[in-house]
Amino acid sequence: MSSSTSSSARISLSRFLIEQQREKGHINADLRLLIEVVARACKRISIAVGKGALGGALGSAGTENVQGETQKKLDVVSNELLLEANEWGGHLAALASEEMDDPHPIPHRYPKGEYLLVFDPLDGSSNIDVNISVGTIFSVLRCPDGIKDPDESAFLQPGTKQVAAGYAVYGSSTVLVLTLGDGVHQFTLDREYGDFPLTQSNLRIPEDTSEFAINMSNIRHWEPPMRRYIDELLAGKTGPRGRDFNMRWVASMVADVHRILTRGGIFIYPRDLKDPSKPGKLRLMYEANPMAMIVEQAGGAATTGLQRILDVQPTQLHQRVPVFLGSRNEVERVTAYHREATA
Ligand code: FBP
Repeated sequence: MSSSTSSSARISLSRFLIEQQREKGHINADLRLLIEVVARACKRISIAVGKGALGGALGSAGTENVQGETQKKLDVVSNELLLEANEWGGHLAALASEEMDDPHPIPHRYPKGEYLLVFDPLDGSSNIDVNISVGTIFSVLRCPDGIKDPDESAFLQPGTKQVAAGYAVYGSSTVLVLTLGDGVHQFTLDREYGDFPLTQSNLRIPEDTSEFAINMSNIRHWEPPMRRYIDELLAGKTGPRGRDFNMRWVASMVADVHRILTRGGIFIYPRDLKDPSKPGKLRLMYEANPMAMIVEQAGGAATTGLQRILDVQPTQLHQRVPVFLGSRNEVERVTAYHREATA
């Protein structure tokens, strides 16, 4: 069971990371500093998002990203804040983002480090202008040995190779959730002190749940195993599941996943036949992989419907995958339905 931390034992993110480095030894100084820099950038993004209309950064930027999506001004601002904060610190060999076609090299005037950072600077774009929670998602990989100028191929490592993953949710409070491969921990931004004290350690996702999250408006485009699973949930106690299920959909992955980390649930963005050329909507490298690492570290499961997300061998930086994640028993059930259908 996760444990909340009392005010007397206030442990800042910096102290938590130093203790992880000193006592557990599975992170080094460079990774510690990298996480601190990402957290500082999230703090600045939280301030920009929190300003709303007062910050003059609502609305469209009038540009498109590599996915062909219209970029919001805050997408661009958040991307810049993460680039500026991370390119000079000396712990990165390169960065990659949802908002940039290609990896961003470290300028020659700065030293390079051993890590690669890939991120979704502002997840939940459709909610930015309507004051619903949005967030930042990030994943940290090692730069392959001997690679001086990493290109896209350096990033194409399966999710099992991640050394850290996290997300920030910019909601009523700003929360940073982090895993270094040894459990999942939650930090809450203290706007007065400007730091992220630890507020929950070792988060656990209940194995069972009665709550599901999916965009139901796509139902006519779903494949049969997906229809079967959702029809059974909707049938509730009158159907084969013999109990009722409730639905939630914020349309910000960070917010839907944070609810699941907090009280359980299953989050699904399946492949659908709306555009058969697309294997899904969500991106493997900076949405599915970091969330899958966090969910698994909290005792949940994460699949593409057919295989464990963390085992997927990436082929492109911006590739999409179907996503099923959350409470273990529900993810295993819907995955079994998909495997049966393809057997
Ligand atoms: P971006 O906003 O970063 O492009 O992320 C995609 C996303 O907004 C997810 O956060 C969310 O889960 C999903 O798309 C919502 O999709 P839909 O608009 O179909 O409900």
